[in-house]
Amino acid sequence: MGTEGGIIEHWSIESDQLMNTFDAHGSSDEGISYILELKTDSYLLWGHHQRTEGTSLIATSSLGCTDFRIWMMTLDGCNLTLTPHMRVETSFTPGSGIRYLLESTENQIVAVDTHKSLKFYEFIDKTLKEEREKQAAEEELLINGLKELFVKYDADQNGMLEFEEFCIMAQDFFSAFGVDQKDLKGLSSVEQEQKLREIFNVWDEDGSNYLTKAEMRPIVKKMMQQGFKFKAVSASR
Ligand SMILES: [Ca+2]
Repeated sequence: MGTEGGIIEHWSIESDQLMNTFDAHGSSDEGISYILELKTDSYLLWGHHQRTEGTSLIATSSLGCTDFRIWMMTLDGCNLTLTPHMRVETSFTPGSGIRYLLESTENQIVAVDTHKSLKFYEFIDKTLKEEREKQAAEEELLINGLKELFVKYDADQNGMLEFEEFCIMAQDFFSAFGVDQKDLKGLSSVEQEQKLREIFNVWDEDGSNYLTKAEMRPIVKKMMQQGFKFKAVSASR
């Protein structure tokens, strides 16, 4: 394969014959600067095509163009075809060109222009990205909720909620523990404590007699599901 004036040429070494030409970067008179065979298996780059024996993705750039192109290359015996697959217009200054391309990760191509600046082009699944952002936002709320509860109820500030501390918290959040306050009304204080002890033991998974932050996580989750709003607190414990 050779390049000249933006043309990709397919030569047969055996017969020293020009088999085919592809006008890869037709608008460029600077020639092709880089040809890169992509190793990626990512569907974001392959689209609905599949990597099969004899097919590969080839990225090309030209010193005269600020875009790079991805081609589907199939080689069947001596018969090579290049089909346009994707064209990525970069934000390099018009008038510059692309000198190198690099496949940095499965979904990322780095382009280097003639002024030696780097740009990273990431192929992203938007739905997946939004899902991850949503999860990150939920995690942040959860951490804030945990902080808020520990600031408020961890009276001795040892980073764990002992049973006594838990009882005070539980009274503020009965519904999160599946307890109807009315059910407790008829009970004696000993029976009430018994009831709270039962709930506490469910969450105190290792029986340490205190709840760690990890043990409190599902409780906070439950509270959030029930609509309890936590606000960000500045304490960094
Ligand atoms: Ca404590």
